[in-house]
Amino acid sequence: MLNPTPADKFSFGLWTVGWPARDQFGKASRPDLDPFDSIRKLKELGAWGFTFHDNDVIPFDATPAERDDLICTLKKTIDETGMVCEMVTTDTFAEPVFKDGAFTSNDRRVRRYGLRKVLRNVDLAAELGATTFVMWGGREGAEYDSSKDLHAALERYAEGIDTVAGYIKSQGYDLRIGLEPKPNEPRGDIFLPTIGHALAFIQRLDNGDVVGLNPETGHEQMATLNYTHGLAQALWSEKLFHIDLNGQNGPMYDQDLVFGHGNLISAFFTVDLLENGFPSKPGAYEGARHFDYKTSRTDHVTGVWDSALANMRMYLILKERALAFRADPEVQEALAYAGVHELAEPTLGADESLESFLADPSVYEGLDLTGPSERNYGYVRLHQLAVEHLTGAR
Ligand code: GLT
Ligand code: MN
Ligand code: MN
Ligand code: MN
Repeated sequence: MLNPTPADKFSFGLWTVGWPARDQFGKASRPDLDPFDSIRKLKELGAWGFTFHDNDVIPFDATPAERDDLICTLKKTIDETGMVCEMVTTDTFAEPVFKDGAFTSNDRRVRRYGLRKVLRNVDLAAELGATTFVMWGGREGAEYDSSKDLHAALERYAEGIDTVAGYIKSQGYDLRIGLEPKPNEPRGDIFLPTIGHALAFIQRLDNGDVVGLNPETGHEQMATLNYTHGLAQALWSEKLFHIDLNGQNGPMYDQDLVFGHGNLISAFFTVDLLENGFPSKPGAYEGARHFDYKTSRTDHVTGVWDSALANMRMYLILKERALAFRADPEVQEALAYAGVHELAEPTLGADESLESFLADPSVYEGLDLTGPSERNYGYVRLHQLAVEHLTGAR
């Protein structure tokens, strides 16, 4: 049960296990890994798929011939292992040319260059059969409010995303864009900082039908937001196109811990939502369970594979606990007592007009507030049941 298999649909970014642990204060503490070996190793561990940035596989300065060779090796590795390349993304943050962003750089040459880099990667994603194209605009932002015309920045961001989305549609690719919000780091303030900002932004696009979200656990938690609530709103908006699972201990730098190694209770409810759906709308999330974490700098290569496996085991453990939670008759009773199912009932009756609602004295003038005011919702008992399931006490 706790051994991952391809049916679990686990996938990993090649940059996650491949991170040599170079940080702002220190050199790499691990060797560079061969990305093709990483795909084989992830397969051995029970993963189903992988994802990558162009430059995780193809060096930024590769010649066209070198690029072709590497893509050929990648395709062979996919064929040999059966690993699914489910998502592709573009590095528009590492090179100095992108220091002020790609789509929102003040320098028009950079915006045009960045757009070309992204579009050639859209072709590659389609060629490899990926169905999601993630866009994390880590360098789209500012440190100084004086440095940006914020209206123009949003216009240019929308122009860029719309151009990519329009291109996907014109080529007939089976590909959707997943915007990945993050509040800060590496920029002081990143544009589209949260799920909510990104959802509102998508509404303004011409080609927003193929644009949705790729929310990351830690990124929302850095902004003190509830990741599960964010996923829920993205699902409700039919915009949850992809997910980046990892661990974070509240607002601080982006920790990218193993999933469940940060806020564990929150991780439990994330898995509960992904596996069980909403009480009023049951059903499991169908997309990849994708991990975007980093092996801690204190671990060496052995630790890379230990931590990759840990992500999958944490997910499976939490899945087991979340299923047991929902199946427990005492939990069902506590949910009913708490009124959880009551919330799914529309506030106005099906055949009730607004006129009759306004004229109904039992709703307002005649309502005895004692009952609702003194109601014991029993949320603490319900939550205790959840935590007992989570900790294996039940
Ligand atoms: C980078 C970032 C991640 C994004 C990746 C996709 S790159 O590692 O920190 O959160 O998902 O571009
Ligand atoms: Mn992160
Ligand atoms: Mn990250
Ligand atoms: Mn991410």
